Amino acid sequence: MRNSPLIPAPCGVAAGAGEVRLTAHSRLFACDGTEGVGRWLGTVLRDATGLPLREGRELDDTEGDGIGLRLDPGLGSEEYRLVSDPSGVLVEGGGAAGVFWGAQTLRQLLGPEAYRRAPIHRDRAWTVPYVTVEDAPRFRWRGLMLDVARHFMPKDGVLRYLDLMAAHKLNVLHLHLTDDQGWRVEIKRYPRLTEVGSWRARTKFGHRASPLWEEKPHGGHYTQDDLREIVAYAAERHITVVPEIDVPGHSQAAVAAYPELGNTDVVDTASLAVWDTWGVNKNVLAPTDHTLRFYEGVFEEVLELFPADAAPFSAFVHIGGDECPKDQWRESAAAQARMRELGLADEDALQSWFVRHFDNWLTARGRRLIGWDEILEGGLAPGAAVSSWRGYAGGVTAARMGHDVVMCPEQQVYLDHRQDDGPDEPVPIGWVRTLEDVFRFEPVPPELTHDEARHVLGTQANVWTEVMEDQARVDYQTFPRLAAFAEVAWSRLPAPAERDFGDFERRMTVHRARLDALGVGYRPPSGPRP
Ligand code: TNX
Repeated sequence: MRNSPLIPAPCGVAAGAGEVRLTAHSRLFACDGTEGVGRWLGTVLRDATGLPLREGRELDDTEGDGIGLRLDPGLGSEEYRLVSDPSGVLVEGGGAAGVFWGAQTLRQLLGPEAYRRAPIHRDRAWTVPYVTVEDAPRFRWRGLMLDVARHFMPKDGVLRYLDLMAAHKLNVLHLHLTDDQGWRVEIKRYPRLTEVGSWRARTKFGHRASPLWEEKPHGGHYTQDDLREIVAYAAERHITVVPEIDVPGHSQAAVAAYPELGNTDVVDTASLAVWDTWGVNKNVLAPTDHTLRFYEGVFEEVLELFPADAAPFSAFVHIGGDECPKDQWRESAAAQARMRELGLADEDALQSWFVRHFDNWLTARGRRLIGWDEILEGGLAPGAAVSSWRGYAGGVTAARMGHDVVMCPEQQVYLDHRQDDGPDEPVPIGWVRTLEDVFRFEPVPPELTHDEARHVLGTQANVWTEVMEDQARVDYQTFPRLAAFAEVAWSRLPAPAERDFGDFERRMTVHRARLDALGVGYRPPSGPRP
């Protein structure tokens, strides 16, 4: 165990004396309901070890050197028990998800080399120490948001991220698919969204300390087949992909593709291009019936790509709703006339009208709306959930109103913020959020009562990519802090001040070796990579 400390820390570990040794004769047997986990585990372990790990025919086929997977209806769906003893390794879970998280623990117990894609030493012994691990997650929603709009991440990068999430027992990938700077999802009935909206002529690449700071075109999008593949790949890993289509702000790429979506009486939308700088943009959607029908068409295709039954949180569709400047609505005679027609008192009510429209529309189709905490500003429909990003306040208000909440306060878990204040740190934005800061993040604020806190579905780390032009940059910002975040989301940690960061750091030295084996370009403790 000393050589394979677990991250995130499990609820209970009892170590024994001895070890199970995997050999060329070892078999892997997956009982009914765990076949998918068996296929996944067999593939990664065969790749890493070079052992054949033939499929067993029954559970006790393992003869003390094998691996068994089995459901135990007495456990919660994500709960698992892993026992390594003289009869072999047995991983049991309440559902296939629990078995899958247990299989992740098994991989950690085998050592960092178990994360490699190919074996390095012919004669390496593969052992699992005798141990009993009993474990279950603290939160149901353990999320990561990836902004693929500011900088596009090609499909293979997203699949790789899903594997990295699974290795950390995270289970929701929130994909920020649209923004002012790019539209990333193919919508068949509106081809210009990607033909025009997925490319911008210029973009700032590189970072302050780099000589690569330059301007070049940037773009890309996922085809519908790409997204189906991403959703299926995630589901095999017990991860839900929640798509975000941001309305009514953060929409310049859509307006550039279809100018009539914009406020045409106050801005020359015909000459608008996909935005090529960062910040909050005033080119928001016009409050017309045409806009509503257009986006209903978008959401119809999105619902097909992200079916409600793919994974546990698949009913959710994120509609953004953040940072919508009201300037154009104030200036536009058409928008003002629309507000009078709808009997809306002010522009905040108009924003809320957009949100409520899509809330009703999604609810009528058996889906649930989730949006950034600005959606609270004009009143919220009953089933809606909130991503609390401007601190805890939005989440607290929402929970008190009986809405479900995902806590992702920017002060704590925005991984675009730098990890150190050294002059060479690549990202010149945000506050300093060290590994220890993230480790001491507490998703449930003390002001919530026990009953209110039940509305906290969980927590999410957000990776905004304005200044992350490629996978290496995203890796650097995400890791190792995602490991600390995973511990916050999964483990039952004491209050922030009482958490043992020294212990976490010691476990991190081994975890970094796992990340090395996975080829993750994390920020080294000594500072930025050259
Ligand atoms: C705020 S969080 C935003 C993003 C930016 C981010 C940068 C949120 C809903 N909006 O558009 O990328 O800050 O940290």
